[in-house]
Amino acid sequence: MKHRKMGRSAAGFRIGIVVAKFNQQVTNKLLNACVDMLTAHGVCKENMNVVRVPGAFEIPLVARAMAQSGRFDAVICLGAVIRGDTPHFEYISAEVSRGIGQAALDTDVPMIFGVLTTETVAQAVERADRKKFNRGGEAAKSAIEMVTVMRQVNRMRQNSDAGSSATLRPASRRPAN
Ligand code: INI
Repeated sequence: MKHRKMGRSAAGFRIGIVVAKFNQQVTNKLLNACVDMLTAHGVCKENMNVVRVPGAFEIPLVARAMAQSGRFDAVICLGAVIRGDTPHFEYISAEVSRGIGQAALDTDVPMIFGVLTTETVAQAVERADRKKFNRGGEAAKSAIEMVTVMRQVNRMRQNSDAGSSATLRPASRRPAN
């Protein structure tokens, strides 16, 4: 794949990637597009850590553990849950989306939902096609955006903490009324 120049906006970002092996003809394509997009934005290979899990159901636990390690600015979750004929679909897709969202709230580390949920294999293959709208590449862009957003929000948080402690002077130093 040829890279268009996208600058180095994400240089130094540390990104964890959890990818399901189930439906790996699809998830490998999501992963490749994701890694390419991160690279195009300046994330170096040493700052990307890929962990493979059996299926989408296992993603949230590992994503949360990676976030808790303190070693990642964001964790990207990649998988493909395909309805086919199985009622499994409902349970797995509901659980993986709930679990990933919960992991973000538990850890304050952005989690990116790059899990395809489709009716058919053909739909999943199409959404993992690099020449079209590839959800792996989109997940990478969302991760970069969320790292930037969370850095801004954390700075705002620190500034407001500093501001409130400045106004809380000890009673002895408060001007007399
Ligand atoms: N896992 C997937 O990632 N995608 C699927 O479509 C899927 N289906 O259809 O069953 C699937 N099942 C495996 C599941 O994620 C767990 O790995 C398994 O149940 C073991 O806990």
